[in-house]
Amino acid sequence: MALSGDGGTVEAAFGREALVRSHDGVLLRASARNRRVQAVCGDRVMLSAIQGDQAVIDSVEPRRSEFARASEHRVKVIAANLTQVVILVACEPSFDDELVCRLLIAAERSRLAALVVLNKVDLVDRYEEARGKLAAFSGIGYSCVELSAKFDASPLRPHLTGQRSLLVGQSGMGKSTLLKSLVPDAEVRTREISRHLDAGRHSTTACRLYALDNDSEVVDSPGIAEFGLSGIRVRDLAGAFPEFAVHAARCKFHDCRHQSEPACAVRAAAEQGQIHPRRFALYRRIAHLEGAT
Ligand SMILES: Nc1nc2c(ncn2[C@@H]2O[C@H](COP(=O)(O)OP(=O)(O)OP(=O)(O)O)[C@@H](O)[C@H]2O)c(=O)[nH]1
Ligand SMILES: [Mg+2]
Ligand SMILES: [Zn+2]
Repeated sequence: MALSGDGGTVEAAFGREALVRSHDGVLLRASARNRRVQAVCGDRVMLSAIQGDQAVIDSVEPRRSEFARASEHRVKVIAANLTQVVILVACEPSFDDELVCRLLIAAERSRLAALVVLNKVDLVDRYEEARGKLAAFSGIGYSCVELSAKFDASPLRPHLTGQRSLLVGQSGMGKSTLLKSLVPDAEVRTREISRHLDAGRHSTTACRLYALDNDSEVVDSPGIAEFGLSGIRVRDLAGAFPEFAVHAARCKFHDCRHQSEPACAVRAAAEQGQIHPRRFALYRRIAHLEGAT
């Protein structure tokens, strides 16, 4: 049994309540000591007052990484201490490529590895259309893995080794299905978590961390429809488009925003098709919508 002064890792957080796996492997139900203690999935925390399976979270250890969305009014940290973001899209229902782009930007900003998974490739009628939409992302160095989570998740397996990966994307893309096929006893463990935190709900309502093996973990997350990047500076936004760099070096102005500046080599590259026109359009659209300066 865990002793007072122990630490652990947050497997799921729900307001001030959390499920924490103590460093010696015991699953504890924990409550934040006060409102200043805000733990999210993936956080390492210090615990005290451990009694049975109950504990108090005293503090959150400094994070090595944060994956967060930001609206005008608040920043919401989705998960902490990740190493990789796995963006799930599917042949059906149709997906939003702007959301994919925003998630990739957030991953770049947090210096996390990122890859895209096209799920439900068994739905052959919708495959070509989905694949066409992804061409804007696969041509620039992001791995793009195709699979049917329902039948065989093995194509993704090698990409997860040694990583703590967040499965993220719109509702219905198949994140939980993928998780269940990667983690055989996930269903049992989900029930365990549900009993503690959000009993009776079926869809994914909070991030949940699962161990795949000794050095790989996967976090399932609730579906998202929007992902704000409020407060992003245009410099950082452009920097999150890795394919711009080689061209940006040749812009007339070193602080070029790649909008209406004269002799912008990034814009020229987009016009000539060296940068995918959809990526350039999304860059300008996101810069405009987020008011990036
Ligand atoms: N045909 C087919 N259907 C799939 C596949 N993977 C998932 N689905 C179906 O897609 C639907 C949504 O799957 P979920 O795994 O719940 O999706 P999710 O991304 O976790 O959704 P949220 O939790 O709402 O964010 C379910 O009906 C699955 O059975 C697949 O590979 N092929
Ligand atoms: Mg789900
Ligand atoms: Zn430029």
